[in-house]
Amino acid sequence: MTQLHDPLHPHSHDPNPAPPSENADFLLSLPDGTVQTITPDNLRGRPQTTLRDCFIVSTGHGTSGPFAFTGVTLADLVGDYWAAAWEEAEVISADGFGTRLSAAEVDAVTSRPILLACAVAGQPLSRAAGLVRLIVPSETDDALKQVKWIGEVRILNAETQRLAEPTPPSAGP
Ligand SMILES: Nc1nc2c(c(=O)[nH]1)N[C@H]1C(S)=C(S)[C@@H](COP(=O)(O)O)O[C@H]1N2
Ligand SMILES: [Mo]
Repeated sequence: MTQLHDPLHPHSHDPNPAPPSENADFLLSLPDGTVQTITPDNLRGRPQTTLRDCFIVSTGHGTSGPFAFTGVTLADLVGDYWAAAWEEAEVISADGFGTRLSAAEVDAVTSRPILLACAVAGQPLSRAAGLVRLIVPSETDDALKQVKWIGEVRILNAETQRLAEPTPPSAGP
């Protein structure tokens, strides 16, 4: 089962309490192959959004919250670097955990947008608490989209998406 090692399919995942590194910088990769390094300070210098009443629903460990997370919307960050159409964002941590989001859900006009959080309850988020942490308010079941310690945000358009797809197994002998 190769899926066990695919960070984008972290099924039956035991939440990891330990950051993969101390450094909270992450990479933003764009469909044209260019890569930006984004630091927490860079995010804190951008317009901030606060989402109240966020919950982390931990499989087998109950629910924590409510939290008020503050950060930059993923839509704003991507929009500052990539003006053309795109299809998907892969948000991946170096501990092998991640999720895939469609451009439609990232760009949806909503009072509860998807956030890259750098603060909670008005205080800087600690590295142990997930800095920089993805908050997907629409997900309220098992926290599989609430990616802690973002290491890379990979933006795919129709062309790069096709290139990223695994080669389908060839038919028959
Ligand atoms: N990078 C990373 N993010 C992650 C996880 C993980 O193991 N690694 N576990 C997820 C799961 S299954 C849960 S329940 C929550 C737990 O968040 P908490 O440690 O802040 O309670 O983080 C989510 N985000
Ligand atoms: Mo979980």
